[in-house]
Amino acid sequence: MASQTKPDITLYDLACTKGVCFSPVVWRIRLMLNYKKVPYKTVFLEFPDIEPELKKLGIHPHSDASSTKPAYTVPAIIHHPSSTYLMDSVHISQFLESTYPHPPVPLSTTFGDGIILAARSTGVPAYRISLLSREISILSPRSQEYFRSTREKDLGHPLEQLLEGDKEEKVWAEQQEGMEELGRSMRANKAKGMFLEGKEPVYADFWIAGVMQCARVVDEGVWERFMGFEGWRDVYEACEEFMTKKD
Ligand SMILES: N[C@@H](CCC(=O)N[C@@H](CS)C(=O)NCC(=O)O)C(=O)O
Repeated sequence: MASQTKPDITLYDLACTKGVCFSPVVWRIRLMLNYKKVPYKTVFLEFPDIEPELKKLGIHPHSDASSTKPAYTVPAIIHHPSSTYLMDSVHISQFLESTYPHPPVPLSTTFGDGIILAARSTGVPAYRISLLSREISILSPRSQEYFRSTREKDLGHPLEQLLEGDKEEKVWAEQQEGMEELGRSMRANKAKGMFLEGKEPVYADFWIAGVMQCARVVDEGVWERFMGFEGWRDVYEACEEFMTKKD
């Protein structure tokens, strides 16, 4: 009988009806695992099951949980060889980098951190408008109910209002110039390679690619908007080979 390699890691991910990873935050971690070729298996959790399942593992809640910030989130991991249980992409990325240093994924670089910061104000606002109300269509009925009630409480209005009238076109038009400029700045090291810092990826590449991959799974049209910008497209294409394991 062929011997089976036991995965080092169990990755807790967010379930959707497409059976693949779509959370941009989980994608950052998945990209690290795929890039570093760490053997892992995925457990997909429905939104309402995240808290009870992670609690059962003995994971501590986020210390900054509030009425709008969930106490338990994915990604979470179990690292079986060391019996380590972790939640939060920041802690998980640090753990992965120290446990699997080769190939390295620099978690913080001046340039990469600047790109993430800029993307939070240019790109992410349009992304939220386009995706928040569409995400519900790839959730199971139970998760839909959870998602609608938590997100609408947060927004203060029905999800559908996000896309009313010309709101979506307007936000994309407002972001157009900034997206182009940010995209161009992502290519500062293009003489050295396709990634932000050139030849090898840094965490910020996975951050950008994760955001775009989420758009691709939720709504290809939104992903195509991103792909229309130089820089965003290059980073995505450079990371694509590390996105083949999606579940
Ligand atoms: N700070 C967390 C945020 C992760 C996060 O927001 N995850 C979402 C899925 S994309 C989640 O699990 N939400 C649970 C909920 O809304 O109850 C991290 O970086 O890992």
